[in-house]
Amino acid sequence: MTSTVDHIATNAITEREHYRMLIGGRWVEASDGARFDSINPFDGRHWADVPTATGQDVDAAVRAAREAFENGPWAASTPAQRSAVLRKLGDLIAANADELARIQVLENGKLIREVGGQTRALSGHCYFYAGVAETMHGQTVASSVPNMHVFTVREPIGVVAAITPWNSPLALLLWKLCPALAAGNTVVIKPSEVTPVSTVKLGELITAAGIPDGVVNIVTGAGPTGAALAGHPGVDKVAFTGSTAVGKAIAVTTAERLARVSLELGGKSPNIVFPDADTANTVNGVIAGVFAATGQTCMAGSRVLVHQDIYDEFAEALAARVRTIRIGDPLDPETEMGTVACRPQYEKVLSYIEIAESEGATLLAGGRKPSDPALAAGLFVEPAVFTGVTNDMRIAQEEVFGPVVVLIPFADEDDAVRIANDTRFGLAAGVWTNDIARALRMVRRLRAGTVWVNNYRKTNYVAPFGGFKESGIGRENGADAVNEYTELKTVWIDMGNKIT
Ligand code: TXE
Repeated sequence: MTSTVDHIATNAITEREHYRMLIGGRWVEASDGARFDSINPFDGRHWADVPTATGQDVDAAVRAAREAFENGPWAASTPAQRSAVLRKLGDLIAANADELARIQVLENGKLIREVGGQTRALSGHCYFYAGVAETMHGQTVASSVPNMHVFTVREPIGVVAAITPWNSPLALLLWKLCPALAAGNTVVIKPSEVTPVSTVKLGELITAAGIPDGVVNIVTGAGPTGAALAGHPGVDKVAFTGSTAVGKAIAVTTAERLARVSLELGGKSPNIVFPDADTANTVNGVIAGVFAATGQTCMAGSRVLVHQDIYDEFAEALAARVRTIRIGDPLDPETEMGTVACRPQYEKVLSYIEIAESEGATLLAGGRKPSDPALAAGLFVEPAVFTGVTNDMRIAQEEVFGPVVVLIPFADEDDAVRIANDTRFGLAAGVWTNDIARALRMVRRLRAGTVWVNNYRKTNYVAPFGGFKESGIGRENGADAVNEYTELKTVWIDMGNKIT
């Protein structure tokens, strides 16, 4: 396997590692030689660096992807061949999952016990879309036009740009890469500037899996690199996960040339607790739903709506458990919450805690920097629980993307639905109740792409995921996601052999 590392450090924590990016099957520097650092949010070390792709590099990557799409082995590949390389990629991810997980922790401070399992599961994603590659099909159309045989075929769109965030860098990339490759597209990946190394390491596995040169390219850089890629006329589709603001900017850019787009954006998801739910179970579910990944997940259940009859009791039970959450080194399997991923995000979280307090919300637990001197270098915030919140406050309407939960009381089902849907987002929702009829009524009325009943934050490659309203466009995961990477072509064949 070609290594991207110039110098493999004997101790990754003390010596800096240098990586390159992948264009047309070659590991290259930026055209102007510029680089930027990956910073470990636990200890502040600048542990690795990668190239800052210029517009020229983005252009080279798109051209390589175009060439691979139109000529070469990928253009002529059969579904069975694409399936085989996806299976091989799955095997390689399984064999290297521990290392891929460790790198993600160094980049974003997520818990190894969380990222480890998530990364091992990614091979299943590859195997699933390997199967989808061989089962895609069009339809024979029951045409009433005389003498005509009409059918549809699904064809790849062309060059796909995959622009990804830092919270689950590899999972959210594979949600795009696997269906894109299964359908026969070529891809240019732009990982987040916070987490570029894990994607570059995945690039090594992609080349080792036998995916031909130019089919998958990786350009590393920040927002301007992403903007250059999304705006490149050679890109036929942009698949994006990130902020709603950038998602809207990409929607505008791609609309100018009517390029295809799928967007997985922010959320302010309601997690609704009815009085008949088991309190201990619900407290655990609510905590896992909002504080996993230090609250940095698009689907975080960050608005907890609690029935007024149990509001005080539930708030106390939640706060009591939250105060015991063990904050620390994300590589320690005993740790229950790691750091915020990067300094700008850390500042954003702290500013929202100030905003909530200035709006009159009550901080019931956490919300401060931990006093333990051993954690002083890390971007830590104690998990925060706010009560006394109304749904019109900024802390209830805007995505914090950090360990902050607000508790809002409701009177009855109608009130819960009204508050839950009173948001510009619509990514997910949770309902906690033992009344099955109530659960089904709530499922129907909640305006969200996913609703969990008596659980929260479950995802799997078989289950479509995406948002209503400003949480996005399109769905990822599930067999149908491959259709988001295809054009539908209709074919009319005249069986009469005579033009009249
Ligand atoms: O996101 P950005 P950031 C939300 C969350 C967070 C906020 C900011 O609320 O606090 O976004 O995080 C690339 N054209 N989510 O700044 O900027 C960028 O380089 C094209 C929710 O990290 O949206 C990165 O690769 N690309 C979310 C990717 O877009 C651009 C996950 C995402 O970065 C670009 C992450 C541009 N103009 C943050 N500007 C989720 N839905 O899970 C930046 N990028």
